Amino acid sequence: MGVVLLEQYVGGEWRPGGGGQLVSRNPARPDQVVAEGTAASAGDVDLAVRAAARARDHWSSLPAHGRAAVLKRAAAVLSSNAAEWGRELAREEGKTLPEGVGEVRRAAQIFDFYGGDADREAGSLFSSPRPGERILVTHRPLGTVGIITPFNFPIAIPAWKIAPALAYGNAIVWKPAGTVPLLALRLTQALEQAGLPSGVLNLVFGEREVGSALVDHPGIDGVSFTGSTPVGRALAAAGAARGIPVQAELGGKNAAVVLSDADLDLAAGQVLAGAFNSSGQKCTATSRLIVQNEIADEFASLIAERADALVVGDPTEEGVQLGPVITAGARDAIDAGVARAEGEGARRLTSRPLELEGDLARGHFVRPVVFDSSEASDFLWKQELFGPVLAVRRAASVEEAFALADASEFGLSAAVFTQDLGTALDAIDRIDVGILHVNSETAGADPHVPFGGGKGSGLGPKEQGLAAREFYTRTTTVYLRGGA
Ligand code: UN1
Repeated sequence: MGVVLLEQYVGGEWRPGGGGQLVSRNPARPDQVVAEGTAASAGDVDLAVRAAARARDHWSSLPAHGRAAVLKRAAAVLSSNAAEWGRELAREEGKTLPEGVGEVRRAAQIFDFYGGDADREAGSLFSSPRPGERILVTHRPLGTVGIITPFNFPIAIPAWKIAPALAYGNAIVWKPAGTVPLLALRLTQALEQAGLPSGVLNLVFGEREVGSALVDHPGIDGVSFTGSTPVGRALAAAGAARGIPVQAELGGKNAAVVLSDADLDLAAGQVLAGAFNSSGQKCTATSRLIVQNEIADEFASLIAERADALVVGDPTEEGVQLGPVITAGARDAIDAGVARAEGEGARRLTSRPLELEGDLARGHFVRPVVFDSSEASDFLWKQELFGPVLAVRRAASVEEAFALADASEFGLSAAVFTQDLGTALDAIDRIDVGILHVNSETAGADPHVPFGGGKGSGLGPKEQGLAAREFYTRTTTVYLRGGA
């Protein structure tokens, strides 16, 4: 496979960036370069913001039907390229081929959804306490939004920020994670092919300093970010200082609660998927497992056994269930977390070592690890490791299980496995999370419903569904009387 040339997309033109070298590598075989080019300079960011400012009035003044047509065409381009771009995604990010292809299809569905939403209800009409008056609440675009996206969903997360931003009439400057520029290029090409006018979406590559240049630029009217909790909080503070809204979707330490009446086979499959798909690199991944005493030993052994059976290898090969993590640094941090957990009393229930040969031996692989952490320090229970590491604790009762799940600095998602409807309903009030799954894994997000969490997991309006309109628009409340 050839190396793809990376160029920024500014004002409708593809051009090299003025910053340092940018290279993305296959994390399974790091000797292989996937894409190469140069990152943006601060000057490029400025050009991109100016291009967006020039383009946005035309875009927002188009009838919503016109914007919707572009989004729907982009969905079709994504669908028709899903096989090829999904393979590139697996090669650049490291998730398995079915996950990669599935993610490109998911991006297509998101564009389709917002293509359908763009021309739906755009405001609401209220009665007035005063005779002869009506009150109208209308939505206007936020303006130029800065979008900063992570590596772990290189096309779906950008899609669920970019699609609503465009649908509601905004212009965009987008900085994707430096590790996955190729998929950002592909999404931008899809929008270009779909006929998005020049300057409405601008793509700049780079690392944190490019993100800072973007957020600090006076021409940016709002920022949507997905990434770590410390960075999100710093961005929210920077945004507050400038008086612009920031939507931040952050970390998680999501619990699956398996109660003694659960279907254990179903629960095991869902817990494994939640913990180990994408090698655990999801903010929605399951990293804590709480099991009711009566079934704790049986269920923990089942999970450990099945985790040891998972096939780790080149994610583009058939039958492989876990690919690598994104970088050597990420792998080292996960390995260090595992070693620390063991040093602090966690008992490893899995035992299979990595068995990789040839150039795969240089890949950034981590085998899935399951720990009994009942006797361990809180480190493993509290710290997000962003890798395939699952900590198990026991609970004597349903109340204790829910309380353990709730006792976290994060509040993104949780899963409860039970066959009792009343117990499931109780969980809604007991566990403070933005997303609750009953008898399904903690990960996953549908485009038509809100996504996001509270506590350390998110700041600002939620993403997706109609929640996205709240962030990407401002309202004007209009008191309307006849002139006579
Ligand atoms: C999913 O669970 O399918 O960064 C999506 C993340 C989340 C997206 C999760 N923002 O992992």
